[in-house]
Amino acid sequence: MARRYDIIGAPFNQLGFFNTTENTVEGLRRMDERTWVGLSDWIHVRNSRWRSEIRDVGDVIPNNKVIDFIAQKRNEEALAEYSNQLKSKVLHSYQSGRFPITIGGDHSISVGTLLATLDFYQNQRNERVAIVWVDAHADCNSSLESNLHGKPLAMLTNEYCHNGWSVPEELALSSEQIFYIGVRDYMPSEYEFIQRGGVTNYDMSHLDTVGMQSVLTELLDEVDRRFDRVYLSFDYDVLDGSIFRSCATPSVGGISAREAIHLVHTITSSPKFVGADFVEYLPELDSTGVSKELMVKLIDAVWGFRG
Ligand SMILES: [Mn+2]
Repeated sequence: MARRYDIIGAPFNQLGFFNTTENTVEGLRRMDERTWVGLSDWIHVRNSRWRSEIRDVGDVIPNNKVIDFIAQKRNEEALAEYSNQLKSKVLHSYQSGRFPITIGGDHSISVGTLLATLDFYQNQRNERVAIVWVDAHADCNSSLESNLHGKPLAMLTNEYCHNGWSVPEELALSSEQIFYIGVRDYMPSEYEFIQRGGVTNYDMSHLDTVGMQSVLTELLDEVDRRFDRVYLSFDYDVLDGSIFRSCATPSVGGISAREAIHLVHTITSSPKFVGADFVEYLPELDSTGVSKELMVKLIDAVWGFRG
């Protein structure tokens, strides 16, 4: 049976390095004078011309509690509340037998998407879930320094334990479940966690040496051997920041547009694939629209197309 996909908007950009109340998902949906397509038009093309089954189920807008917590700088509580909101929506998608594709938002939204994934597969079904984390950064900073969008993996592995934050044991992630691709900037505590935890880390220098295809082949072999399911979290900043700068933290020397399309297509083609999120793209920093066109192509690659 053909896969049925849900697009879920998570326009929550309050815990990053560049905060905005603009609806960043709406910016991706809309066609405008700079771009030849928006995500909404493209979904229409895929559904009508190619009989794909993709529906946009709308946005998870931060509720008043989240907004109050943010105003009081109680960021962990704000994230806990927003993650609960987003988790319900993603869980609903899994329960309906659909594949949730969530569009951020900064990378803190992955706490919500992954809690849903770990609850549905790991907790309720006792299955092993691999997480492919595609990012310029390791996002497992366990210190109090800097912003929560750089800490989702520390928060989900219970390495980050400040201001009352913790994840129930049955929903927590362990270091062996994490597969990094494209990382090049670390905090010292992150480097230490990767070494200590035996995290699989296909960083940029590894990609330089063996190439993207061989990394993907090895990763999917590992997934086949050790896991029942695979989830993809794609941070826009993994792309080469000398070209793709529409995010808070562009980093020069990342992966190319072609490598990114191939990566997304390959990982999501796995029969073990369950869902994905795409985060950190900021339409308001995209003066040419080039990044929007690439984002639409990356999401299109999940549906099996490779333009
Ligand atoms: Mn990230």
